[in-house]
Amino acid sequence: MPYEVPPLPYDYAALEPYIDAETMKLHHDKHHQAYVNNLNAAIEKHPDLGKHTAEDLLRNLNSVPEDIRTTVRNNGGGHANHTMFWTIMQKGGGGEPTGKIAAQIRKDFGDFAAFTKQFNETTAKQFGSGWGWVVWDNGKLTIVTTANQDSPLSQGKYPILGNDVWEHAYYLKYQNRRPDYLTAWWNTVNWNEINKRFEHAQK
Ligand code: MN3
Repeated sequence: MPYEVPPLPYDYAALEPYIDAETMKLHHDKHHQAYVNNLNAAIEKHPDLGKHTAEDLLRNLNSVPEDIRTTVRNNGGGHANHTMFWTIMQKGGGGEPTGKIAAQIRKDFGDFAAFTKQFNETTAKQFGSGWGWVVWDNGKLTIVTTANQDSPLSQGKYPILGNDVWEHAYYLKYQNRRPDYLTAWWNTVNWNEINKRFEHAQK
């Protein structure tokens, strides 16, 4: 099988109390696995595509054969988005940003509080399932949302960080209180990893 769910880089309870262990277990072991299973099943029809990363498929969705394009968009997106998501969180994460991303946030948003406020407000308003993103777009950090599992990569934008606002990401602990989840989530972020993504985006 060309695509696999990467192991979580910490245990299920590592992000407590902000994200509960049960949510992490279902989210990683069931939801992410389902995207990978669906992606692998689609690629069986065009095995040559399996040599590409999910990110590359999403960057070039129009080159993906039409009979599997929607499946790749949804499930390749689900795979790439979640693979990023696990790595940009850590036990004992959060706090003020560090490194080069801290300077870029000050440049583009003024300060960290203004940045998180804009991210949380924008992402809270995403109707239905989707993601909130900070993307690198034309030399600037920009906050956007996408529906479903759509990746900013398909719009030529590199995702520096993203938060999952499908109900499966937060409903067990936060029920309908998406804004509370969004606020709490910043206590999990891994600024070292986000800085690595920022460096990669600039290449
Ligand atoms: Mn999810």
